[in-house]
Amino acid sequence: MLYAGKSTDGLHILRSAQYLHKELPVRIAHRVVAFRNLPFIVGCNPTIISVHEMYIKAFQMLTEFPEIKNFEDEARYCRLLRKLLDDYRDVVTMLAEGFKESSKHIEDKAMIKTFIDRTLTSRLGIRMLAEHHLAIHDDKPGFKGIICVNFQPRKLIERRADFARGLCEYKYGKAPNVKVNGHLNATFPYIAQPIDYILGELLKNGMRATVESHLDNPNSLPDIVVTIANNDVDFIIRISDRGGGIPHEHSSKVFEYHFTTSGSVVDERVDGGLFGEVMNPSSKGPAAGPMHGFGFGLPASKAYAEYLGGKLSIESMQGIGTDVYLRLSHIDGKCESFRI
Ligand code: ADP
Ligand code: K
Ligand code: MG
Repeated sequence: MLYAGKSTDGLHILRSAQYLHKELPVRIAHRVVAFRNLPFIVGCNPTIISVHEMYIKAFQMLTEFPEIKNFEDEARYCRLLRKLLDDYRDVVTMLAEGFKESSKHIEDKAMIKTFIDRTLTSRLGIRMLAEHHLAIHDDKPGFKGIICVNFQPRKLIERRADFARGLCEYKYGKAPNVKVNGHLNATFPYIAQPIDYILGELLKNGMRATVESHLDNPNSLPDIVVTIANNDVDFIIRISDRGGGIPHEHSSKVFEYHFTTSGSVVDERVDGGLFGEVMNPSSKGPAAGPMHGFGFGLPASKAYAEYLGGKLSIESMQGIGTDVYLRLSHIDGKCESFRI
């Protein structure tokens, strides 16, 4: 994607569309097969049925689209891609809801985890390919499609931190500050979207833990410290909080889908009262996405990191706080990278 040559006659755009025209139905067909192979009791859940049907519909729309021969066809294809990207925005929430109750009846938890991991990462890949194609039209300076040529982790971290603080303040009335240190000037080509998602989830978790472990002194919340380390092979982002850590009895469960301690805190200051909670805990935050509660943040982030050839790991210091390490390899072609 980074080196795909750009031709002045725009033929690279046509070739890219022709590639997607072949590739996307194959990927979606694999997902449809996986939905069909789900255990009966899960496959019968109305929300799962809806998502299954959405995949079949997408498959039909993409396969019925005639061969792309000229720029007119290509423009119509782009409209279809844009529509699909919009219409399928809520699939993750729907999967989370659909599996929540239905998968309780399934003994084979690993099978459900594999299904959700693959569905989420396949979706990420499809969306990146589609967005990349739409973006090569724009020819934005500093970008090759969705690849930001001069990606600066610091800037993304700061933007995500502001956003997460907004959500946290909305929920609790208070939010810890975020300090960034390490290789502040690190700049390299990368795709921002998946890191953006992962950072958002990790920062929300750290903020929640910080606030909920400092209910007695909400005015002196310890900072969340984010450290960037960059080298020739990879880059690492560490998010450290002083939110009390993950209790031993939870440490093996936090990467399970649907495992959450949200709603289990009995202290009434968490869901109303002292911190001036202004919203129903189950309703959405100001801009997008709830602060927590689906139990999808950590497992989805780990699946995305691994899909990108990286790693997500946690070191918790019970009684003090938690360090989360996100490690990703560079895509500048010097070392082995990932395939979308
Ligand atoms: P959710 O945030 O919806 O609960 P996650 O998968 O993001 O789901 O996290 C699962 C659980 O792991 C949380 O409910 C919380 O109990 C625990 N956890 C995650 N991050 C931290 C952290 N930084 N400090 C303490 N506990 C954490
Ligand atoms: K979880
Ligand atoms: Mg979370």
